[in-house]
Amino acid sequence: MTDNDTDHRPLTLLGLGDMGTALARTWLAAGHPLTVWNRTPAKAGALAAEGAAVAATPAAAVAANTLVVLCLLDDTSIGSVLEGIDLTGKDLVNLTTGTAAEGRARAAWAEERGARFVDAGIMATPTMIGAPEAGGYVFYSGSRALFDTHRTTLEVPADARYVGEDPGHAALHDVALLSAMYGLFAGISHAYALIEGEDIAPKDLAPLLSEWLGAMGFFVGNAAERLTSRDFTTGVVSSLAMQVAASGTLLRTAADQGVSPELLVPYLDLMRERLDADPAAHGAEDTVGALTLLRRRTAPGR
Ligand code: FVH
Repeated sequence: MTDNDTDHRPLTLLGLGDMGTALARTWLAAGHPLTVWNRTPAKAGALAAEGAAVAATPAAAVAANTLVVLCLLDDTSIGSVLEGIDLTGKDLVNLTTGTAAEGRARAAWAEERGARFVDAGIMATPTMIGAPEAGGYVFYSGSRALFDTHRTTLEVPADARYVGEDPGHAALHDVALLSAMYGLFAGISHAYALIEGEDIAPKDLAPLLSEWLGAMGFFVGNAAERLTSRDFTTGVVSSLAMQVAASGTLLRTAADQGVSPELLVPYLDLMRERLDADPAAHGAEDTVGALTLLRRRTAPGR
């Protein structure tokens, strides 16, 4: 088996946590010769029995193959694991979750050492790896040449979505989606808190919540269109003025139910701030205009 056998390209994987182990199993099952290394060697035992070659050191693991996949805890662990190792001619694929800034810095770091680099953001849990029906996938960005060379191998654990040459963009896509997810979780948590202690079973609210959130999914595309056109008023059906007025009901209900409004308040405050800045100009907008206030609130470099 050689690097030119694109169906079964050999590769190295550094990091055998829950995710690394799941990834390793898919490559082994697909017939890829796999060299693994993990800080705690015991975690490699089961994979050795399944056919993986276990390297004694990260340097030996890196030396074994051109394609080197990293699945460690964070960017700091990458720095400590690869410190002092010759990376000349290597193709590094970083599946470790990090920020866009870390992805860009790590790409520059790798290039200085003679390696090609692609950063990634895994949109899947370990149980979704090697299970295409689960819908997981991985964002990749950075060296297009590296990605094209290894695409077949990278698609073994999960679908691969390349999002551009900027090595920070995979992480940015990952974090954007995760951030939206937590906003959704916050709203759902608040909704369940409101009915706690009432004669409304969570299991009865659940389908109603799902249905409502599905219907409100239009906001994703609506926001994208308005942020592109900067037109926040044409075709508005629920004005900002109306929504700010109605938000008092949400806050009073939370108080009546003895529920902290802490998960709700930030977005309501943003809407109110947009309205108060110029009620005549912004009252007829929908809530997308409030998003324009967010960027200036972020401290430089955060
Ligand atoms: N698990 C998940 O659901 C998510 C799904 C989305 C992507 N994340 C990210 O994937 C990276 C790895 O996650 P993981 O689930 O494998 O994480 P752990 O099971 O905690 O394993 C961590 C591995 O990193 C090794 N490690 C940690 N610190 C160091 C270090 N200083 N030097 C060398 N290795 C280090 C650790 O080794 P050990 O503890 O077994 O010795 C594990 O191999 C991660 O970025 C997630 O955010 C997962």
